[in-house]
Amino acid sequence: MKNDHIPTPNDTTVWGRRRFLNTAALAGLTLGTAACADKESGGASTPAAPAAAAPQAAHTGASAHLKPGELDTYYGLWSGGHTGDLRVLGLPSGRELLRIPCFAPDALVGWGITNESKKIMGTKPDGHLRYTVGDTHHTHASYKDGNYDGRYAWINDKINSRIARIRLDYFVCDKITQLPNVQGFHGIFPDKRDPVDPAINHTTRVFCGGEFSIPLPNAPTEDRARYQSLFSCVDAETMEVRWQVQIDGNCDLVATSFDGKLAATNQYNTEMGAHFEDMMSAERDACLFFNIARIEAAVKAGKFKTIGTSKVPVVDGTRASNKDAQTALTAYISVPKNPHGVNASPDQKYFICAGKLSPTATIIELSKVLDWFDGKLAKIDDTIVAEVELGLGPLHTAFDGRGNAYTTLFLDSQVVKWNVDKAIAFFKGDKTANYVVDRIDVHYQPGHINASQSETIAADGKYLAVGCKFSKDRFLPVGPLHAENEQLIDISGEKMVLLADHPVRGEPHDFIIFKRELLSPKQVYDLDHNPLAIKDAKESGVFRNGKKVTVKMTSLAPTFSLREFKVKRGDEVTLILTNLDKIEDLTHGFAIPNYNVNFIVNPQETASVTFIADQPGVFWCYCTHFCHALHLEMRSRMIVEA
Ligand code: RUQ
Ligand code: CUA
Ligand code: CA
Repeated sequence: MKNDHIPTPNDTTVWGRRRFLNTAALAGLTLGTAACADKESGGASTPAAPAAAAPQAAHTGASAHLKPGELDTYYGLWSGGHTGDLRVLGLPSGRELLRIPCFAPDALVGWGITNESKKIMGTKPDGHLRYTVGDTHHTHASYKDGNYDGRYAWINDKINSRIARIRLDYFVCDKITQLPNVQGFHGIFPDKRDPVDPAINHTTRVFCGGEFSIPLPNAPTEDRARYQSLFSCVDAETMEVRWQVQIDGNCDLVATSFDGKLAATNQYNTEMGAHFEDMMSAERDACLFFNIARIEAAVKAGKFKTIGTSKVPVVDGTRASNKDAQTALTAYISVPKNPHGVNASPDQKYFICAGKLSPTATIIELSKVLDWFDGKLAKIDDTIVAEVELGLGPLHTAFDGRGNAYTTLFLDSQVVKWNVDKAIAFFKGDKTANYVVDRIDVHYQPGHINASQSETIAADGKYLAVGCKFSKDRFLPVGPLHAENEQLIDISGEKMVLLADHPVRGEPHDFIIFKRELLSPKQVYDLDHNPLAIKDAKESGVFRNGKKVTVKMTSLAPTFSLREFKVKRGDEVTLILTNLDKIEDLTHGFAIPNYNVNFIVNPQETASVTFIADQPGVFWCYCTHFCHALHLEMRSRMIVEA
C-alpha cells in the first residue's frame, strides 16, 4: 500500500471505493502481528488515528487505582477461554477475584473431583469425566426490565458444544447442557423479555449459534449438501434445549432485542465453504434474524423434524423455505464480507454488525426488521440504515448510552468511537455528518470490547474494557507465552483516555461489566443445598454395605469429626464432608495423599467424593485451605486394611 491518505467520513473518494481484504491481503496480516508493527503492511489502506495525538486532553479524573481496602464499583464477568472457566474481576482495578470452573477440572475447589461437580460436568458409564477440556468465549447474564437481575450468567464451550449456567448468588456453575448436532457452538445471548408473553419481563431463553456446518445427522460423508448448522434455544430455567433452527450458512456471534422478539447471528460463511478461501469468496455475507414468536408457534404446531437420536424439535430456517415475509421464521440481511460481532444498542433500536474483512459497520434498524416480517417493508435489505467505514478489521462494538458506539479495529490496533445517529445521517447523504468522534491506539490487536452496562438499558458510559489479543512489549517477558492485555479506558468524556493495562492469563475472549449493586452474593451455604448434608457431627461414622462404604464426616475448625477411619482394600468408598463452620470465608480443604482427592467445602457446604481404596496403608487426610492457627494440625487418618 503506497497511498498514505487518511480517509474521513467526508471523503467521498474513499467512501465511493469499497475496500475489502482479499486473500492476498490476508498474507500480510496473518494474525495481525505484522500489521501492528507496520501499519502499511496490511495490503489495504488503513485509516490512521487522527486524534491519537492528544488523548489526555479531557481527562476526567477517573482512575483504575484503588486505595488499599477500597472496593471496586463494578463486577466484570470474564470468559476464561480454553481454561474452561469464568473469571470474576473487580473494576476499575482489574483485580481478579475468583475463577469459576465450568468445563474443565479445577484443583482449587475440586471441580471434576467431587461427585457433585462431576454430575454437573457429565460422566461416562465408568464414572470418569466425559470431557476435561473446554473453550469458553462468551458470557452474558440474565436480564430483567432490560438490566441484569443478578440471577444467572451463561457461558459457551466451543469445543464440545456445551452451555454452562452460573448461579450468581454462590458464584458456581450449576448446570451444563450439550447441544445436540452442533459443532463449534460460539455465540450466546439470553433473551431480555418473552416474545410470546410480554408480561414476562425477564430472561427465559438463551440462544446459541452453531458455527461449524456438519452432516446432519453426523456421518463421514463428503456430500456437502448434508452439511448444515443449527441455531439453538435453551430454556433458561431447565437448561433443556427447547428447539433448534436449521439454517443456510453458519452462525457466529448472537444478539437479542430488548422486546424479546428478535435474535440475530452474523454469518461469515454464507458460502458454506470448507476452506478459508471459500469462506471469503463472496463479497457479502449475512446477518440472520430469527422471529422467536413464530418459531415457537411453528414448534407448537408440530412443524418440525428431529435429527438422529435427538428429540429436540428442529424447524426449517433455510432461505428457500422462508421467502414469504409474513410466514418467515428467519430473515437473511445482506452485510459485507465475513462480518463478526453483532451487538444490540442500549437505546433498543439497532443491531450493529461489524465488518471484519470489510472496514465497515452495518446498522440494522430493528423496527424495520419487524416491519418486514409484518409485510410492511418490501425489501429485507432496506432494514439497513447505514453501512459506514470505521477502519481495518472491525470486530466488536460497545455503547455508552449517549448515542456513541465503540468498535475494536483488530488490524489497526485501535478503538474507534463513533456516533450512531451521525453515521446514519452520513449514510443518508449528509456528508457533513462527522460520525467518527475519536480514535485511540490500544496494545495490541483488540478483539472483544465492552463498556460498563453496555448492552442494558442502563448503559452508563463510564468504563470501556478492551481485550487485546497480543501484549507484546507491555509486560515483563515470561517465556514464549505472553499474558494478554485487557486495557481499561475512561469513556466518560468526549475523548477516550487510556487508564490501565491488565495482564490476564490467556485466552479471555468476551466479558461484561456491570454495577456491583446488581449482585447480592451469598457467603454461607444453606445446609439443605446438598441432600447429603451431615447436619450434626454425631452422625459421623463409617457405614458399610457390602463393598460399598460411606464415610460421613464434618469439619469445624480446626478438626474433622473423624480422627481416623478404617476401610478395606478394594472397597468403593464414598466420603461425604459437611463443613459445619458458619462464618464467611471459613473454608476447609480435604486431601487424601496418593488418591487424587482434593476439594474444598465452604461454610455450611457439603461435598462428596467416591474412590476405590486400592492402596493399603495409612493416609493422612489433611486440610488444604488455611483456616485456623491449627490448620496444619487439622487432619484425619484413613487406614486402608490389606
Ligand atoms: S469471537 S474476537 Cu469467539 Cu468472541 Cu470475537
Ligand atoms: Cu481447615 Cu485448614
Ligand atoms: Ca464469507
